[in-house]
Amino acid sequence: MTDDGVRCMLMRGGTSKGAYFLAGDLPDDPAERDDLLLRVLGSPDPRQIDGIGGAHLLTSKVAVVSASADPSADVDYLFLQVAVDEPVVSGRQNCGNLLAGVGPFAVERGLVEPRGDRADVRIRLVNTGGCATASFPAPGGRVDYRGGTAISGVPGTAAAVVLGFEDTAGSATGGLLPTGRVMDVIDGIEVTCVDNGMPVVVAAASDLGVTGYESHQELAEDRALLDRVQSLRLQAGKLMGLGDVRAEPVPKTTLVAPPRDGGALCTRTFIPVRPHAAIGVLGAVSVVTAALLPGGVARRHARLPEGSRFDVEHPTGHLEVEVELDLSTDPPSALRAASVRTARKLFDGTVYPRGGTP
Ligand code: NQM
Repeated sequence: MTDDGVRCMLMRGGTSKGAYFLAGDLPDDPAERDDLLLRVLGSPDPRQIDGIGGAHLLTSKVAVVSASADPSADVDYLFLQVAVDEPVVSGRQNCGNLLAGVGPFAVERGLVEPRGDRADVRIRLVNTGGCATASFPAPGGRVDYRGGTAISGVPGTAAAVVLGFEDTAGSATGGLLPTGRVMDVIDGIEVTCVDNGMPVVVAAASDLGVTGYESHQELAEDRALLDRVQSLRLQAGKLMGLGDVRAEPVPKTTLVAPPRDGGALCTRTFIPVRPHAAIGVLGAVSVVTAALLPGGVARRHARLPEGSRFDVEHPTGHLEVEVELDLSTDPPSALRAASVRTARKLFDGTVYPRGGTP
């Protein structure tokens, strides 16, 4: 940190965008750090006009990265969700999209030196425990962001960042089935509360009076639906052991419907009540997990493929994830998960927080 600015890299990670910092460039004290991040992003303000946030939860994100003391990891990654119109910074969840930029950022900052033409970076997920591995091209030790991989929600193509996950079960709640049941009834609606990397309340779209094929903009205009989603997640938060989640970004809610574009399941996700234009990575892993559980709500609506690759339909395309569970244990256990994302360095420099310069 300089007198009036902070070293920062802005990156797109998957379908999100955020500010990436070395932990050593931020204050150690979490309250001071969060205050600084609010001023960097420009919150609270619905337009984040006086900061570098993009006025949306998916573009108001922060990754804090440092060398890991854990011998099984190269770097530690702390994800922070900076609220847009409230002065709130939350570390209650992971972000699998921003994660796609963490490996490249670690190489850019010299925390990891790739050997050969690819980098394989082992990343400890500080928010929730668990580990991820990111594999991407780095010929001659330099990250190459160019490539032929397209992901729904991002124009053009870029280099694939292959993400593998371990120990994702119970990320924020301590259990794959945080309520201890595969099915709960809230407000008369059957839900499956699941946490395989992201706590999610899964319900059938038809049970909430929608088809599940509406656009995210249409859903955003349905005030009555958003109120019902909020009511579901507030009660589910308590059942899942998360307490009062009114000001928290988790649990998310996903409404499911039968696939209609060749996928395994059609989804409409709320983060936490605003409709997502797509679906988060670990959100998708958790929803697929729900769909694999016999007796769960999502299972009835899914067309499950052979094998472990699942194509999740969402409002703007598809997200493919790999999920493996062991259904022979009680409760079922998560074996592994994976996804392919892309990432890009947008700028690298010094950011000047509001109120930080004369
Ligand atoms: O679930 C949105 C996103 C996310 C999180 C959210 C994510 C994940 O689309 O792993 O990536 O659920 O708030 O970036």
